[in-house]
Amino acid sequence: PSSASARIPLPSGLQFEVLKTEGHARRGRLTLNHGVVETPIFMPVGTYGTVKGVMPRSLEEMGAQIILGNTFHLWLRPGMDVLRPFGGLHRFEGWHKPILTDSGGFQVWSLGDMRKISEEGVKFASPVNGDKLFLTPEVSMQIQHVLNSDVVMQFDECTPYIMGDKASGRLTTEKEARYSMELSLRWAKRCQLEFERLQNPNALFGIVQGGMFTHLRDESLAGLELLDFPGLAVGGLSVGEPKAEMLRVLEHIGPRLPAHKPHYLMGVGTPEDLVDGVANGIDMFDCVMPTRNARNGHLFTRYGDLRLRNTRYKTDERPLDESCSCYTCTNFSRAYLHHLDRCGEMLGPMLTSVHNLHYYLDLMREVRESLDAGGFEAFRRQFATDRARGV
Ligand code: PRF
Ligand code: ZN
Repeated sequence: PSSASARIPLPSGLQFEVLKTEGHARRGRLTLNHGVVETPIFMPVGTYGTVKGVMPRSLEEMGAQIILGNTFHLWLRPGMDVLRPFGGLHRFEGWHKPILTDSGGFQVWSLGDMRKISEEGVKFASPVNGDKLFLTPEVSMQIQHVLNSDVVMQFDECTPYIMGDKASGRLTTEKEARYSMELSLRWAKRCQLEFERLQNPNALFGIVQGGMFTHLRDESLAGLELLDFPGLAVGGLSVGEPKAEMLRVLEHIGPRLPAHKPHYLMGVGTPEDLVDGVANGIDMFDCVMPTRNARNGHLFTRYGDLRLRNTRYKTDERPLDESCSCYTCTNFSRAYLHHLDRCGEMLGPMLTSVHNLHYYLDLMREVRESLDAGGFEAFRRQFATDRARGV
């Protein structure tokens, strides 16, 4: 095949092969218009067109295969007039492998009182300059078309765990969760129509909502299956619910997702959550946790979590994680990283972000290798033992 033939877009923007299964867990291969992604995979978050503090060449070096971008943020800044001439986000941000963009549904939802949701879409004041803005399923599809994202997410409404004023502590009712889930289904159809009208050559994923109600999750999934998206996501989890609640919903819906399509769990989670996700049929994950926590001195290691600000690390000459092969662990001590944090040096969060991302990416690589070898369950037990050992 010539390089020209490689540029012919894939039908429905992707190809997905399940290579191996163990229980509900799957080892897969996802081919997108900008390259191949081995699953299960973790996707680093690059909200504003950058994975904060990490150069794309470092991301490649640590084995990142696909990263995230955010419709909402990139729409506000730098805006579509800047991005359009670049032919999309890849050339603008210097990352030439696959990109998935979130639709703005969750980011607008996070604005809290600043927004007004209607059937048509979400009205809100720009947090950047106060401009009145209106984000609809159609606008979200238009923005993601300009971004040329390999995976486009539908515009949805993420059902909150606690309704209204957070201090109220009132859990979302079934009626509220149903309304929100049905609205997301109607928006899914509008997204699909607009995506097709634009002749977007990439892949559009639907998002299962329904809050903590498993029968609503089933209805959401049934509605999305009629639309036959090439991939499906589970939204509305890790929104403040107790861990046992998230696991209950995940154990219900994960195994019910269509077997031949990729499954993406949005905005989740801890290393333990990722392994639980894989065990319940999830193929793709994203979360700000490795990068955000790195900036706050919260490090993930094979042997548990490490709080870099603790004075016990002031003179500790060991690497963050003795089993880690990342640039940070190969070259620097806990004492040095503790020092950089103390002094507020910018190299500090850069090095800790590299380690945390490397840890998440390596964890998924180990998961894939265990699935290849038919040893995921054994891996899962060893993972839990190691994480409980302590750093
Ligand atoms: N919807 C969208 N993005 C998301 C979520 C969602 O429900 C979540 C929930 N954890 C994270 N990111 N569109
Ligand atoms: Zn490391």
